Amino acid sequence: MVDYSLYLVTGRELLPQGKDYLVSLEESLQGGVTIVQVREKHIDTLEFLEIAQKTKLLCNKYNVPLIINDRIDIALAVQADGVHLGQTDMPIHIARSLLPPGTILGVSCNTKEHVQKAISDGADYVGIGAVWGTSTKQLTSPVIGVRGVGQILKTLDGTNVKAVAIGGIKSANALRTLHGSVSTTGHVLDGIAVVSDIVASTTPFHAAQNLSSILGAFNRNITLRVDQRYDATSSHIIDKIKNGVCNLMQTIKKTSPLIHQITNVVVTNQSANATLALGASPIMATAPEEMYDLSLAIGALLINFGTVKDKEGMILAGQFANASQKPVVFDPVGVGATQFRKRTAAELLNTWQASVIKGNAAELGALADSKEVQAKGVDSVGGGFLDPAGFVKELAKKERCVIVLTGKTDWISDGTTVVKLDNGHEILGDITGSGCLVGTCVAVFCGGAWAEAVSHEGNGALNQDPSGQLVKGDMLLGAISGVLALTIAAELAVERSDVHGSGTFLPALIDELYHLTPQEIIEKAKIEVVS
Ligand code: 3NM
Ligand code: MG
Repeated sequence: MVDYSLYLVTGRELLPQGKDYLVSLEESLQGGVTIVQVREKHIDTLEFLEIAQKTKLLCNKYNVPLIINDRIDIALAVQADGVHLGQTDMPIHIARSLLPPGTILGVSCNTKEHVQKAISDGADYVGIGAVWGTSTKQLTSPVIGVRGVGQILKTLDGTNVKAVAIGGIKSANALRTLHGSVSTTGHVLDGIAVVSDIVASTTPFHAAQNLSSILGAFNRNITLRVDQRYDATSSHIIDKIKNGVCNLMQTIKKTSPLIHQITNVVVTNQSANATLALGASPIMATAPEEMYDLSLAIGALLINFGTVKDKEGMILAGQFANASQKPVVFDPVGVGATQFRKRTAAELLNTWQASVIKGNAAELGALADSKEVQAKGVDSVGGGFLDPAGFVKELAKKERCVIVLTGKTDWISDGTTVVKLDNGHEILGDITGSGCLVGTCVAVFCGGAWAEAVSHEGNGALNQDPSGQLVKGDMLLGAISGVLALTIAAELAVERSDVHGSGTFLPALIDELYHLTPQEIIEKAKIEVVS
């Protein structure tokens, strides 16, 4: 069995000044590289041969397979374990006939068709790229993105062909690469292939070790779930959820987590006030320059692109939030309305890992490329989905996060459990930004869930142990709580004698969020665990 997990591709031209090729290689092997490809594009055969021979000796020492890029003669000469071929190199079946039985053969693939061909030609593995932008190699086709890699991986279902992603992978995006590169069928990568993050490092040992620990922490088996707390068959499941919501309410009041919201101009003020009403602290910052500092201070990040501006800030904020394991709540407002929004949503989701994605039927339908529900403006038309429970569950698996589908009934899933919530009031549809308020409330409660998780870890644990999880805290509970808080507050607000219409409803809604008690949640919540 070949271990493709940390696949080093050499690149001598990227070595830091004064760093010897073999010294760097040995350090990276000690750091956890599991397979090495010698890639040389511009040298004479004799020099290539010498490098390959020396590399082979080191690989043998660490019991790591050696792959040669392109050159079958060199591979034969040094008795390499395999050969890696590009789309314009020797065809696989011919290479196979020239090489000893059992030689590993890999192919660079950029499309589904490439992968199909690699399978039928008998490749052992494919290198799919470029997943991110890279300056190590002149790319001849567009960057694929993690979601694109995920789609391509589906082609490998039912085969024994392994897959690594390549192109711009580094420790800052490795976890997102692994989590994001997943097909709807749950096919994940077998490894990541890296040049510059290791080779250009002055400490390749640490670079490889970092990547190796991220790989070790990657949970191949879907979503952010860690336990079976929400087992639908458990008799006390609803009580458990209600208790969880109440605890989160108290944690928020006690710790007042900072909720960073990059949101649209229509709702900024009311979202900030709703945040305060629940006992958290809002900050509505948008400048890219402050995103790193904020990521250290916040309990959660909300990204709402109702008026798509500040894209650069959205990208950086999400990346930094991922790096510090803070919840990222994404509200892709009106994503189906324009191609620009669709492209922007794809770009954002290619760059960071959302913890929760919240949208109405039109928005989530557009994100999922569903034909069932179409968008008109920012509101959905034509009702919802025939099978909303199945829809949210599948999308949660695909995006590897919690999905909140809002509507008359709200559906929430983490890819395993589906929860149905039936609170709310139709008057919410008569004020602007009620959906955005749901996003804000979800972010507040996810911030509470983060604070709760961290308080259980003790001081400093967060910094010492990057466990590799993309977020700390129970995001399913955070999402459920946020929806319940807003929809129950809405029910309480309309009952008030001083509410006469949508104008008086909005301040009453903020009041009810402000006064909301755990008791009211327990009495009013209409929760059903569907699966
Ligand atoms: N092949 P780095 S991208 C060798 O897309 C190679 O097939 C690619 O280098 C492909 O890790 C690439 O420094 C370079 O970005 C990857
Ligand atoms: Mg080649």
